[in-house]
Amino acid sequence: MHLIDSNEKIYVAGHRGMVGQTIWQHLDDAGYENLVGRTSDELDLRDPHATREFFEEEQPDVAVLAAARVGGILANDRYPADFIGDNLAIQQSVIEAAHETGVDRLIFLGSTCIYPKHAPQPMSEDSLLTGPLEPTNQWYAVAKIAGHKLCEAMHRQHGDDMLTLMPTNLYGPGDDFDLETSHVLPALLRKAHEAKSRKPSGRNSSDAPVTLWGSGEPKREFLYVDDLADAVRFILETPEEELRDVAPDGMFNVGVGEDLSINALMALIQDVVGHDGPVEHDRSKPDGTPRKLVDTSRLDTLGWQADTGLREGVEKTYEWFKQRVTSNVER
Ligand code: GFB
Repeated sequence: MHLIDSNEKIYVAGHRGMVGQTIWQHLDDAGYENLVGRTSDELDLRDPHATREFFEEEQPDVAVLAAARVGGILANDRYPADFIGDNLAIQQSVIEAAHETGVDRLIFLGSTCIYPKHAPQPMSEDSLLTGPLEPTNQWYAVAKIAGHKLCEAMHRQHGDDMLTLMPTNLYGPGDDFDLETSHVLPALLRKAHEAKSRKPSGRNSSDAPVTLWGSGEPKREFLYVDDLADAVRFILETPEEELRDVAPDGMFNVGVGEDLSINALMALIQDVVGHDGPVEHDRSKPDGTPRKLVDTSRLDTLGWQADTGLREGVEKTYEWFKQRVTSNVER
């Protein structure tokens, strides 16, 4: 059994990314005072020797592995070698170093794209490895499956307390808004915002069009990043026996329990941004997996649920984006 106390040293790997920085802030706000992190310039987690040295020097009690190469559907498709190679290397060195230096608990973050493309919905943890993956993100998915399996194997062979959280599509302040590499939600927020500010001349004209990729028919489930950070805190504060009772493989889906089509997301974003122009489709871009709603029964049983509604989360993310755009312009 392991229950965390507020003085324990927690290493947040990837604390400069959207997920890592939100986890850091959330743990800090919850009273965890002994947090450590390294930027990628300070420590290349793909390097097993440097990673091992860092663990030996800092001796963290807990590690949260939020460092990863991530991106939207196009980035996954364009850079397959980076997505599989970097993620396998990061996971291997961090999980191995945590094992070798006796970390009490490690939380590995995966993604729900690990499940088969046509898994029954909602997708339970038991559907892992029951069918072929979605081709656009198979490289990333194979790495994340391997990361989870390494944690499971470390538990099985050595008794290590290593757990995996599989969050559905994440979004929030700090997200990547680069249209080439981002996920759909920040991309559509930015496109709607920019289309609004390019309003064609003419008194009664509507805003400039927004182009979304693919058919807009695939459905996605969106989790506000603060909710994921809270799930991480919740897991850290729950004794291992309770967790293994509901998840013998140590894996937990994290989601909100409902999804919507990309077209419906577009309509919500237009409403939040105040964009009233037409929506066009670039059908040369891929749709990806048709649907990936996750079954959250395991966390439900333990008593954790996400509490940020999609509209509220989109509004907060848009506020952050506008402030960032303004401060970039002023600089
Ligand atoms: O969020 P997204 O890039 O990734 O795309 P996935 C979700 C859906 O939104 C796809 C459509 O059907 C896209 O075609 N879409 C529409 C857009 N307009 C846009 C746009 O302007 N930008 C983007 N990016 N999409 C990723 C995986 O899958 O999800 C990763 O590739 C990871 O490995 C991540 O699992 C959570 O949901 O399809």
